[in-house]
Amino acid sequence: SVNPYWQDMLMLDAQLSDEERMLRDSAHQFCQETLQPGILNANREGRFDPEIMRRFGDMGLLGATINGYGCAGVSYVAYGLIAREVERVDSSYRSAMSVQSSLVMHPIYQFGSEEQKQKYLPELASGEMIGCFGLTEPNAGSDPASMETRAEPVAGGYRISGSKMWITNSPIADICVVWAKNTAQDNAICGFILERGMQGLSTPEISGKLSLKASITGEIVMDEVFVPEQNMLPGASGLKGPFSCLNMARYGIAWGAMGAAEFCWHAARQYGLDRKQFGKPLAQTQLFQTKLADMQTEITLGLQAALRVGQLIDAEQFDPAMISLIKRNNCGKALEIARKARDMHGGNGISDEYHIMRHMLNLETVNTYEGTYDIHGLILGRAQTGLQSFF
Ligand code: TGC
Ligand code: FAD
Repeated sequence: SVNPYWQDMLMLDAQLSDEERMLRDSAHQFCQETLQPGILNANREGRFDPEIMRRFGDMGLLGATINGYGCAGVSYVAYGLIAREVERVDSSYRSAMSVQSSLVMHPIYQFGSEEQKQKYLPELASGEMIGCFGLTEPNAGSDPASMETRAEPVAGGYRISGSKMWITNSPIADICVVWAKNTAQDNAICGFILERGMQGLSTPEISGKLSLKASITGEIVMDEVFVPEQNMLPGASGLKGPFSCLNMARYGIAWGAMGAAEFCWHAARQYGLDRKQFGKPLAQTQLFQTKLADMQTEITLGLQAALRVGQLIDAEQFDPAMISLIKRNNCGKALEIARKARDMHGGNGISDEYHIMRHMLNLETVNTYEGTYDIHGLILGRAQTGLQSFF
């Protein structure tokens, strides 16, 4: 007989509050009923429907950890549980949600003026307004300190020039949170809110992606864009501004990647139970079973680690290195699990109707963005030796 704990061997469910369980269940239902049915075609066609942001907004899933301004004010554990449910469908949708929540709403909430919070947060929370986050540049990816975008002071504000690359949602964004070196502050990195329609601002789409196809990605090109003083984030100066947003997004990704991995694990298990070769189910072979055991083990441990870090964030006791540990481990393990599940599906594994290869291709991006697997390894190396090896 099947062990009743096979899906949740360390009883994660029992470690959640009633409210967290309820939120998890309603996010699961929403994702399965609203997002799952359309993902196959959205991925085939390389299409992101902005209406999805409004649906997220209706469900209270945008900026969910923020108190006030139309946001739900839930725990970081709950935010992680939501990311897991969204990414169980597709990493593209979790990406859209985490950029809006952690990389656009969080910096406005954390570093913005009261006027900025009032002006932007309620519409971002409802999904009527879409935001994006511009840190990466063509010549500055893992090393954002080398960014070339400059903000020069002029009467009434700043003139910003430069370009940002690989920006989730930029082609459909109403606002862009852009990080630039402020020449008025000794080139300290500062955050600015750019609005669509500002002269000199364009956001061309990047085509030809083989991963995260149901997400829209683009550039942010700024040719002497005038940005009024009141659109600068007053509370952020230095790289710790964008990095503190990344902490929250990376934390959500650590949960989300496990959601995608769980989809692949459950599908591989079911496929092995249903498909017979050599006169017995594939799931009755030793090789198949140890692969399933590896998946179960890594997912159980990865979720437990994400829960622990979420509890430490909620208790305001976390250190960013903890987030590097779970982002690196969970994304790397999820990618291995998806590759293995693809193999276990045989030829069917390459068909998009089985959804596995889509997850596998998505997880290549998830392992790379928000700090690559190796960069998080170097952050952890520095954290335990005190020696930095980046340059
Ligand atoms: P470093 O000297 O380490 O730090 C500079 C200043 O920043 C502070 N800091 C942090 N603060 C808060 N949280 C963190 N995680 C922090 N990490 C560093 C640090 O204390 C220092 O402050 P201060 O006051 O002393 O000046 O800077 P470095 O240039 O040596 O950094 C190296 C490295 C590799 C750690 C860093 O640059 C890095 O993390 N690179 C990865 C870049 C990255 O993650 N980019 C992500 C772009 S956004 C994205 O991918 C969105 S995808 C969205 C989606 O679709 O889901
Ligand atoms: P590079 O930094 O050039 O790295 C290339 C390789 O070199 C990697 O394997 C890396 O690990 C390795 N490497 C780099 N430095 C070292 C070192 N010192 N030692 C050893 N190895 C090293 N960015 C945003 O700002 N906003 C977004 O919304 C956003 N969305 C994205 C969406 C997608 C689909 C993708 C693909 C990317 C997105 N990014 C976004 C960019 C992402 O964060 C970067 O791609 C990532 O940080 C890596 O930078 P890079 O691509 O320039 O690679």
